Amino acid sequence: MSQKDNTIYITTPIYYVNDVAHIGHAYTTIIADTLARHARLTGNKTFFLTGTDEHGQKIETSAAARGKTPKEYADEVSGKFRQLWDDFDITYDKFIRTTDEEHKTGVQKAFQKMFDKGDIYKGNYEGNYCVSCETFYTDAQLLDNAGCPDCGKTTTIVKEESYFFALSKYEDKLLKLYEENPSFILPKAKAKEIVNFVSSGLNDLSISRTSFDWGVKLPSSMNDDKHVMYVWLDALLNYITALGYGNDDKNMEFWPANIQLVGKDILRFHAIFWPAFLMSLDLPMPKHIAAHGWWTRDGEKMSKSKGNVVDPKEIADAYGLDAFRYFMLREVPFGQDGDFSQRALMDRINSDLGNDLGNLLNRIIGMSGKYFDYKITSKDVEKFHKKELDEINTLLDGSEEFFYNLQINRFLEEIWKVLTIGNKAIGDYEPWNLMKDGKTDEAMALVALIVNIMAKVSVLLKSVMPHKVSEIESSLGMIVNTESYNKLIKEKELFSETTITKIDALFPRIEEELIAIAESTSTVTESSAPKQICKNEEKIKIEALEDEANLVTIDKFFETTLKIGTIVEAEEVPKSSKLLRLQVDLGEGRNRQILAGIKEYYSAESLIGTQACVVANLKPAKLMGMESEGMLLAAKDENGLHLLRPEAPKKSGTKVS
Ligand code: ME8
Repeated sequence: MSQKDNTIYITTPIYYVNDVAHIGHAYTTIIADTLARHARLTGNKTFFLTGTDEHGQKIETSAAARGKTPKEYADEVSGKFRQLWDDFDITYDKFIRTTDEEHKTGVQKAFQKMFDKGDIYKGNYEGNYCVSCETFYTDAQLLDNAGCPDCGKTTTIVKEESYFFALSKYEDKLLKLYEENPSFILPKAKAKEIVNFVSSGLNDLSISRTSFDWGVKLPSSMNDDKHVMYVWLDALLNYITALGYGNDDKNMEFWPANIQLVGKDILRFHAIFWPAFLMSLDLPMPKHIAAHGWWTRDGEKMSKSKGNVVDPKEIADAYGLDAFRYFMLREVPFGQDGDFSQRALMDRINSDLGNDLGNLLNRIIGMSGKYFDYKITSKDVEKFHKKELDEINTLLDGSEEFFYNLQINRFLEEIWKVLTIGNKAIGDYEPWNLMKDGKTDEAMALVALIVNIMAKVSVLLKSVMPHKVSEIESSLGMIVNTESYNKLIKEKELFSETTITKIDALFPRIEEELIAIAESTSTVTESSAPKQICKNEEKIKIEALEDEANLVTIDKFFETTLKIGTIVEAEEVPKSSKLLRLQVDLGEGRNRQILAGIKEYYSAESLIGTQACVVANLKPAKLMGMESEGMLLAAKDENGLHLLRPEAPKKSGTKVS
């Protein structure tokens, strides 16, 4: 993909409706959305497709297990995917469902065309099938004679009449495709596996099933009602039926696709079957099939059946959608696996987003307000800051190359280098001293340099963090669109003049204690949701500022009830590196459950029978799905953490004052 292409077509895989969306799905969709937004920004006519994959044995079985018809079940889950993407402001141009009538007609037309071409024949299939992966395997591919090599589940033997696609016919053509188009498969390193697989010989592919019903029927001309199409044939064709293939061809101008994003688990289907189907249909090849890695938890692929999924909505609600987008795109190089951790996310928020980006905007607001009543002109920037401008323009120029090669993490790194130049320039030129020395023009040039840096960076960050950049735009008095992209990035122009507007902090800091709590929880919970906590924290900070000496009245202090509690039971919380689950007697006739992040400092056993000072009127909170009804007081320094305890035993529930 490049800014020179006129039409850009970007696709995600269509997601199976047997599962709820997790961050793996969100990852693919967010990358695609970022590419699509950037393609539009740079002036390309763009089509971005996503959707749901609704047929096949897996869905039929999942629906039956819930007492629903496959269609009812598909409607429900497909609706949830779509809702999630809408909540995430994903700018898809079409959300396709494989149960859409036009899709089914298009698939039947394609089947007919392949049949007429002589690429489809009828035979009998006998072999191993994994329902979970909807994939056929040869005996040699199985693990321990029965296990699916991809997901490990037990495969079943399928023995039935079947139509076959003559995949073997396309072996040489596929090898030629890979050879002549070294970036057909991205990252290029992944192409090797595919080339090896194809070179070792391709079997013809069974493309219909008779043992269940939930799929697209064969074209009526085949007069063979008992077959439904193999779900991967049906699913892969969505990329062209979505453009009107086999119907009105309305959007076929977008074919071939520029980038088809897939997870590495489904690269084989997209890099072998899909181009072979397209060759059979006499259609051109997509420019890139780009395979990203997996998001894992503790090194294992996230999946519902493993029970280790992270809900993208919870994360986005807790930390902010744009911070989540930034994190996903920045944290892991495209193609590699990444282990999801809230700590890493919060570090990115505090460091990259809060310190480097948010703080630079704050400094713009502060300096422009204090020195220039918020009115900024760029007239002397060239005169005083030619060197910085050249550096910035070179970095920004080069950054887009990374973007188009899907090295989005590197693209972001280049942008951050530009922010560093801005932050450093303030320290180097000390505008406060320039003002003191009466060098107002120089101070203005410096502030305007920073404003221009922020403006240029915003243009390139718009596709990554569209909502936060909108806030920056309103602060800088600019609009990011194709025109400003051309001026500020392509033509390397500067802003002439603008008026800065004060806005709230873009990324409020998440405090260390919250990071520790979240780190000890396996999934985000209400109590570890920093957005809410941050708001409270901000409130506390503002109240503290209003009270100049930062003092509290005695009444205010005693709004907190402190009591002596006796720890009656203690046990480790499984899967948490920090938490102990305690039952604490506060003299109330029942014990309270308190989750304390002290596992690194105390063994559960050593606590039983001891006392500690407890905050007794803390609003209950959930940690790792368990309620915590209080908090133990502790002090931590370089010698470790110690609980605060009474000097001599006290009755459980004794008030601390
Ligand atoms: O395979 N990390 O659908 P699907 C990163 N319907 N990405 C992940 C992931 C993880 N842990 N888990 C899933 C299908 N994904 C077929 C596709 S296309 C014609 C048919 C992402 O619901 C990744 O993109 O199992 C993966 O390829 C896609 O979700 C598969 O989703």
